Amino acid sequence: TNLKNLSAYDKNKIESGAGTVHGIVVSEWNHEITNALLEGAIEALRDNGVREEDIDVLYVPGSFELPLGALRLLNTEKYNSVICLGCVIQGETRHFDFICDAVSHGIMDLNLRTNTPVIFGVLTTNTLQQAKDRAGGKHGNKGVEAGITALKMIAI
Ligand code: DLZ
Repeated sequence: TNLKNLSAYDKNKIESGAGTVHGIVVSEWNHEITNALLEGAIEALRDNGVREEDIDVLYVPGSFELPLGALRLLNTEKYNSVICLGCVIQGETRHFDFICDAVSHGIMDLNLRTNTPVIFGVLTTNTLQQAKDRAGGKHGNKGVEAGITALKMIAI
């Protein structure tokens, strides 16, 4: 993503989200970043026809809890997609690797098991600055990309 804003998209090429219902699970860890991702995801959905009342937000303590939060929403059978938003920043220990592995596998498992798009909107960065650059900074907002991915997967 070096020096590219990958969050720019051509609205004409995105299926309308009118009539679709979305759950968004948000990690409270690094909340400054995850709230910016949330704003981006909601903006992308609203921009493409999703009604405000058709978007539900569920907060979980950390990224590790995203798959269980998503499963709770999926069990209601109310949602066309569930978007998971988190931000894991590399620390001094291997904790980062365990969380990233667990959350990515957990989310993939939910996709395949529930046959519903569950979107991986989790930043996994070395520094806080890299996260800021991808949450409304020079590399765009990965929350927007997560919202667009949800609409594309629903269309598929
Ligand atoms: C414990 C922890 C640490 C050190 N770092 C992060 C992080 O950078 N991003 C994140 O989303 N969560 C972090 N957590 C919390 C874990 O995801 C989880 O909430 C706890 O290990 C409890 O299960």
